[in-house]
Amino acid sequence: MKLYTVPAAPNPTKVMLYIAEREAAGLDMGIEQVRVNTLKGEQNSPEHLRRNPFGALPVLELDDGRYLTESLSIIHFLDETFPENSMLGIDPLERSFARDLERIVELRIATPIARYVHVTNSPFGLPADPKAAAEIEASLPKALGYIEEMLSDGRSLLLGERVSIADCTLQSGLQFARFGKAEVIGDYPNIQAWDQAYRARPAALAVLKF
Ligand SMILES: N[C@@H](CCC(=O)N[C@@H](CS)C(=O)NCC(=O)O)C(=O)O
Repeated sequence: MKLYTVPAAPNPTKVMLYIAEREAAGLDMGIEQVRVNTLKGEQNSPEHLRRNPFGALPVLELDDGRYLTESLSIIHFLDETFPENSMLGIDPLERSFARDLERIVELRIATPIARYVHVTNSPFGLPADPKAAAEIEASLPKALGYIEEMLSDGRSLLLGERVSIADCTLQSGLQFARFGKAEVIGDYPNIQAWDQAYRARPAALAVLKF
């Protein structure tokens, strides 16, 4: 299999962290990672559009030549293909809570952060949008406060002591904030502590660039 990806971008990073966490736990999924340079616009090249007509990353090329084009579908596919020590968990409740928190983090934190960076300091040179930035600044505290409270019981990772896809997604969003010089967790000491601890993990050290 091949993962078409790019460093620092949130959705590709989410999948790269998932793969690196599974590798750090001893699993070799046999995935070759191929970089597509989004700063050069390679995601819109005819070659990449044949993989994903929406011109986005990540893309997983399966051994039969087909492509998966959504980060979460890629993670679910890999987790189901390699179920031993599954990161999602073994029973339906565990798996559902992992998915639930991942969606909260993605939809209420990581995606808004990505949008925030693009309207304040876009790596693609998109125009600034102060109104959109202000709306995101107003909406983020509710979700960050929820995570801050969740971490107040001293747990080391979002769902306890075992790494989950929610950790991968939150870190991919926070890395993009650092890349875009957006300060988002300054008022949240528990998230800051989680951030420091997560970034010291072997998987994070192998994947994160910022
Ligand atoms: N829902 C998709 C979103 C993919 C996506 O938006 N990827 C971004 C990087 S985080 C991208 O490729 N952007 C390049 C572009 O839109 O031109 C997923 O989760 O995989």
